[in-house]
Amino acid sequence: MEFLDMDKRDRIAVVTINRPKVLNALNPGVLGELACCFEGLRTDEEVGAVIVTGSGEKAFVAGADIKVLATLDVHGARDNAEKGQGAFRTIERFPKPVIAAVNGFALGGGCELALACHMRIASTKAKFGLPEVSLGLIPGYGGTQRLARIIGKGRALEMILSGDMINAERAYETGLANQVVEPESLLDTARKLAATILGRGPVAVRLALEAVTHGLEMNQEDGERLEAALFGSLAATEDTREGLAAFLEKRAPEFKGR
Ligand code: CO8
Repeated sequence: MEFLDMDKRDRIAVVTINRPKVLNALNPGVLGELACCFEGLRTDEEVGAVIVTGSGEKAFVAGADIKVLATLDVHGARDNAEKGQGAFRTIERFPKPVIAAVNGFALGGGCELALACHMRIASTKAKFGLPEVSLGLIPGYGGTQRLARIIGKGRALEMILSGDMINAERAYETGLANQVVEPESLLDTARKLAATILGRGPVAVRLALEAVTHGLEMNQEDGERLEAALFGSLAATEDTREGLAAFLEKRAPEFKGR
């Protein structure tokens, strides 16, 4: 891969977007590699969780590559938006937890990438924003849809229509960031969260992720129907029997992932 670095350890893959000279801006190559990389990680049995971050001191991802955007005509712009949306949908629907470790600017497409991840840990240096309107654009990689679902319509519209950035503390207050930590402990904090999740029942984690992610795309009644179906299917798993037996026998469970 030309634009991404990957480090796999302790069942956690850390995917780093690596174009620091342009603050990790997303060109079509990065988007293609992200989609490819997540397709590979989906079936990688050695990986149970993914962390996405940006290289360098300054940025997570400062947006779509503005040099590329400046060359696009109507069809090109639409294709580019669909390509980014497709890559980010792959991340949102990924069957293993994906945590964004936001180490700096998460702007435009970079903020949209963080929104597509399941959880966001921000460093105190992080800045989030959807500045597209100041470029005469609108968010095009899912931001108009995901931000309101995560922080509510009024707050989302304030960010999208003003184009203003918010700092990490404000991101935490709005629910955009799950936690805010010092820059030096960002990756460790994301790893710890991933490790906690990896210690839980693997099938239960996968189905809980599916219930929340797919449930949000449905009305509540259909979402509850999905929840009941997934809950029911767990009753047939060894892990559920083991988890319940371990509690009753006052011992730690030994999950097998089946
Ligand atoms: N694209 C391309 N290059 C970028 C980008 C970007 N998004 N962001 C920064 N760079 C480059 C700069 O041009 C600069 O390059 P050079 O050294 O060659 O001049 C280098 O990165 C370093 O940046 P700065 O010197 O500007 O660093 P500062 O610390 O002064 O400022 C900022 C940092 C505030 C982050 C500033 O770089 C900035 O405002 N960047 C642009 C942020 C932005 O507007 N992002 C949104 C882009 S639009 C978008 O993401 C739309 C997504 C949906 C697309 C849908 C498809 C059509």
